[in-house]
Amino acid sequence: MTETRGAPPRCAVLVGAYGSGKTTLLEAMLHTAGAIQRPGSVDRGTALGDTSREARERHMSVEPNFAHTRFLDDSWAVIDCPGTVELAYDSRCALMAADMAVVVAEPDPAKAITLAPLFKFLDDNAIPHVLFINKMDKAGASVREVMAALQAVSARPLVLRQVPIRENERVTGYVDLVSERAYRYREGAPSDLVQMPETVAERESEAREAMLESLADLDDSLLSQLLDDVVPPPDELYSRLTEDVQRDLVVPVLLGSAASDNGVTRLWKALRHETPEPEAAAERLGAAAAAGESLITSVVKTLHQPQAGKLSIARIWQGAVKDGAQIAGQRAGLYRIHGGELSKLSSAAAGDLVALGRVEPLQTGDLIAGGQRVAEPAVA
Ligand SMILES: Nc1nc2c(ncn2[C@@H]2O[C@H](COP(=O)(O)OP(=O)(O)OP(=O)(O)O)[C@@H](O)[C@H]2O)c(=O)[nH]1
Ligand SMILES: [Mg+2]
Repeated sequence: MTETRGAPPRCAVLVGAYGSGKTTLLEAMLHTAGAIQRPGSVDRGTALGDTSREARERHMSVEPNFAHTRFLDDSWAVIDCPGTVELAYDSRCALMAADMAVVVAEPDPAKAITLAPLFKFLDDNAIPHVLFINKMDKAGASVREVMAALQAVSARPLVLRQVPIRENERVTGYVDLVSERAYRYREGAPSDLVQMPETVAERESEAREAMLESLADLDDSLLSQLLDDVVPPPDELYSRLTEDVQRDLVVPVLLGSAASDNGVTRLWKALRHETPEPEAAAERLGAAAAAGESLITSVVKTLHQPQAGKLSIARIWQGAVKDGAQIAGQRAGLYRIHGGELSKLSSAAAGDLVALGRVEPLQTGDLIAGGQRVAEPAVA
């Protein structure tokens, strides 16, 4: 995998309740990033993810989907997890190896409760996460009510970063609360910068106040600035937010519609700025910088494919791995898995998400250092 950023690829993991739109969001993210020309649809069976017969027949994800893309000059792996509670283990294993989780929620206060165990897992493990309130194209409920319901199940403060602009009961755009810029959504294309409508001004200043108060709760110097009526410039607010998100102290909330590609560029930009480098996840897994340059990797998921046989999807934390390397005493084939496609890799390095072929002893959750298994699965 070629790099121009000079930094390792990062990994975002899409999680959330069943049917909230994660696989559709993956499609929209790939489209927005320029990796695919037009977004496919889960309903028509043309999405990159959910390619197995079972997924197609049941119209749901039955395994995580893995994808790779660049956004601007960054490399990313994106893992789209199944939402059904029977497969929560898959989400947990993927989240442990994530640099950032994207929790995809429905704009329905009644469904917020289903996210309680997920928020608890993220906070117990200090995994940075953003919340993406999807399906805003059909949102009847007020964002305020959805936020209140979600906050009731999240121990961390949720910080709304955008307020919707509505026209004739439809959401047609948003105002970014840090930059205070207004945008109008376009179907399948980046939003246009527009004048802030007067109808949203009051809601905007109230939501901005709430955002600043949440940040000031974590930062005495910001609190005293606000008490003196000094509001820091956007750059300073962005960097405070980034620091708080990376430490899992706050959860930014973004709005959008995966099906219409709305709010997806904004999501990518949040990921680009706020996602920590892989060292943080490595540390969480006990895979941080061991002495020497030896390979450290962990297994996120185990797949069995008709042609390739057993595939151990693994994130590399240190060192490099070549096709044919000895892992757990066996010769590992090295691949990249992107949707239903498997392609051969000659080598991979720290940050990469790869598929190791036919390493029979490996299990999901294993940590491998210097070619040997050193730890059993961390997730129960
Ligand atoms: N109106 C609307 N529908 C959406 C949106 N995103 C997804 N959907 C629809 O919601 C349904 C579920 O979408 P998926 O992308 O499969 O949801 P998922 O979260 O991946 O589902 P699981 O993986 O099974 O948990 C499909 O019918 C999508 O077309 C959206 O932004 N707006
Ligand atoms: Mg899905």
